[in-house]
Amino acid sequence: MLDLFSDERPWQEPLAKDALILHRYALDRAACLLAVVDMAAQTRPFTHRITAGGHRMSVAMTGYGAGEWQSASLGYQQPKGDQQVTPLLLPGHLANFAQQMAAAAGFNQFEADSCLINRYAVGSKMTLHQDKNERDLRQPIVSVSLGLPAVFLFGGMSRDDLPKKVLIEHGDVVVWGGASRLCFHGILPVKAGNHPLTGAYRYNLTFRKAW
Ligand code: MD3
Ligand code: FE
Repeated sequence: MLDLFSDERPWQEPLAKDALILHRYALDRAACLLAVVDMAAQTRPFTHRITAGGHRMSVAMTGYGAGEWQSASLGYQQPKGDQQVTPLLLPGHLANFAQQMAAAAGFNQFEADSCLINRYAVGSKMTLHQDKNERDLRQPIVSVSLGLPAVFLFGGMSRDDLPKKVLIEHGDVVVWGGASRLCFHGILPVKAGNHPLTGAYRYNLTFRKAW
């Protein structure tokens, strides 16, 4: 595909204290990361989890590592009859990649043991929430977005803080730690589109140290 922006260099954008967007930092690995998504889904098929409130999520999930954490995370439950999560270790090259991204954002020695993979179809969204199920909240989270763009909501420490809206595109990496680690965040409904690598989907990979 002819890409008129192919000479665009990756760039950094501070979002808040200890939160940074690394625009396009994962662009050169996008195809590899999408293969990694497919491999996870072969062992752990994408499922729509049920929230603590009993709602089926519009986002479908799979992932690597810490399966017990994945199924218990964020108060989600697996759909009935699908309680067991097949063991699937986070590959070392992915942990290395996450460590490089964290270091680029100023967080040294990040050792991810888990990668949650979210799949958004058109209209899928994630309402404002905090990520606080990881054991050590001093560790950052590295988030990689692929495919269709989305508007990310980045709020404060209270659900009532008016969130900032940020467009997140294919190949963008966001790193959150320190003072931003418990900020409320979410994703607005994904708009229709056709991405050359992912078609009508957006994928988000979050690398975490869950244990
Ligand atoms: C801000 N996923 O899986 S990751 C999630 O695009 C989740 O699927 C979003 O929120 C997605 O929990 C975006 C961005 C993210 C992750 C952790 C954070 C934002 C954060 C921790 C603190 C503040
Ligand atoms: Fe989250």
